[in-house]
Amino acid sequence: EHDFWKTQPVLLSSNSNQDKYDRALKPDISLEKVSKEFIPISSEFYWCTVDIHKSSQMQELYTLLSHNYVEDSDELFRFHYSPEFLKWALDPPGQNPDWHIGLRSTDGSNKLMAFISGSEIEMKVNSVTKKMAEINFLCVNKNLRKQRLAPILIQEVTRRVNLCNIFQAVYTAGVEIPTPISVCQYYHRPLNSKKLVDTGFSHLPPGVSLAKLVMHYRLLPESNSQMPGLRLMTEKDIPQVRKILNKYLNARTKMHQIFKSDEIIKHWLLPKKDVIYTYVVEDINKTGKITDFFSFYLLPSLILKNDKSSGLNTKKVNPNNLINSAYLFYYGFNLEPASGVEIKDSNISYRDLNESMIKERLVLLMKNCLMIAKKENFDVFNCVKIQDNELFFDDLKFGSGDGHLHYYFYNWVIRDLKNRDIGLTML
Ligand code: MYA
Ligand code: JJ1
Repeated sequence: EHDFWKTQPVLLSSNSNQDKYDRALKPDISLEKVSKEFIPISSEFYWCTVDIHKSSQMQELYTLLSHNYVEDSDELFRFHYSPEFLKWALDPPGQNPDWHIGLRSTDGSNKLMAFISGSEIEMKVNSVTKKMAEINFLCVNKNLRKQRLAPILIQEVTRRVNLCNIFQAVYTAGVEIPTPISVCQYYHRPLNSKKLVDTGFSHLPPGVSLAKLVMHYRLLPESNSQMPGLRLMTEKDIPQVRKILNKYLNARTKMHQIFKSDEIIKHWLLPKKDVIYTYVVEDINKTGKITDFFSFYLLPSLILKNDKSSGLNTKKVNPNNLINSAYLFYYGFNLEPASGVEIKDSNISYRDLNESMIKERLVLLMKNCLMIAKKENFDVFNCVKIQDNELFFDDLKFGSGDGHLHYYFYNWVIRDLKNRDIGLTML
């Protein structure tokens, strides 16, 4: 059992009571002691660095992931990251290009067979601030599964991260391995019920007609809940959005990224067509003052089984073969304007605010978010049960999905976190 993970600095079970938390399991290693050689690999493969700035190599990564990345438990859908999305996800400011790691075939084709990536992230976890690596996009070609390639990729990324004097990592997965700090359920809000039912993404409840279901989920844009001053985020909003986001995450969660610079906020939140959508609410009485923002990203899923499609076998991806899913990214708000009460102390903590005020504001904000996603032609709006998200699920007709997202640290022990204490969203 867990022949690989039992050799790694992670707890092997969640009931392994520790006498000390918020600490490393294994001490840092001095640079001289970190191996300068690639992790040994079978002669069928060789290590490479994938240059995501070369469109041919980006195309290879896109192809590997489109055919082999994460699927749901019934193998009906597969995540379909676009090259533009991958460029965004894999190239934040300061990105180390050596952390885009591939395995290629030595059979003469040089085909990209596996991948793993890391990027640096400044994390705050239970009042400790730490530089970590954020690990994502681990993928092995379907024909090479169960050959213990994943542990080799993980060890190689660990080595390259250690070379940069970093000894902790954060990652998420759909599967359970040793040992999650939190397990969070996915939630879904249908926007295009017909397509979701046609493709098996959702089901007609017994005795409910499609017409009835469409009615149930309709979102009337002319309803009186539209927030005045809602608009796309622009460059000049960056400093205010950064302040709102850092304050919100720090007050309401126990593990989150610290957005250190305006440059980082610009990268992660400034709108990019078909990748990241960020909206702000500008106070109509005070020009330029931002009170709220929300963001979501486009991550389509390829429909693998459908009479009307044949998945990727048609060589070209037909947009009809995709579910256009919006995934909630970051949001935040100041409560003063919505509550209608003057709050004199600008240092007021969100913890001091009445939970029902937060819920009221968040339901309104997310309702506007859903209306925009609908207008932008998304089929479904997804998120996981983290942060304050559960506060809007019932009012806005989100339902639980069959997937779970497990959160992990490498070489960092903490007490388990409640879902609402998680403040990190990975792509
Ligand atoms: S999560 C997304 C992962 N990708 C997919 O799910 C895509 C589809 N699946 C595949 O491509 C393959 O099935 C993968 C496994 C590549 C996942 N995270 O090679 P194997 C363990 C960690 O024979 P395969 C993401 O990207 C498994 O328990 N470990 O298996 C975050 C077993 O170990 P043990 C995993 O199926 C990734 C061993 O691998 C995962 O052919 C974070 C079997 O290896 C998983 N998702 O390939 C990585 N799945 O025997 C960790 C299986 O012990 C980063 N396994 O149970 C750690 C921090 C590193 C940096 C540290 C810096 C300081
Ligand atoms: O998308 C997911 N599930 C869908 C489709 C299920 C298809 C059959 N298995 C789902 N649909 C129900 C929607 C319904 C709408 C009306 C209200 C009630 C709900 O449940 C799931 C998430 O739920 N997705 C996955 O399983 C994909 C993998 C998730 C793990 C991803 C890990 C990536 C980590 C990389 O960092």
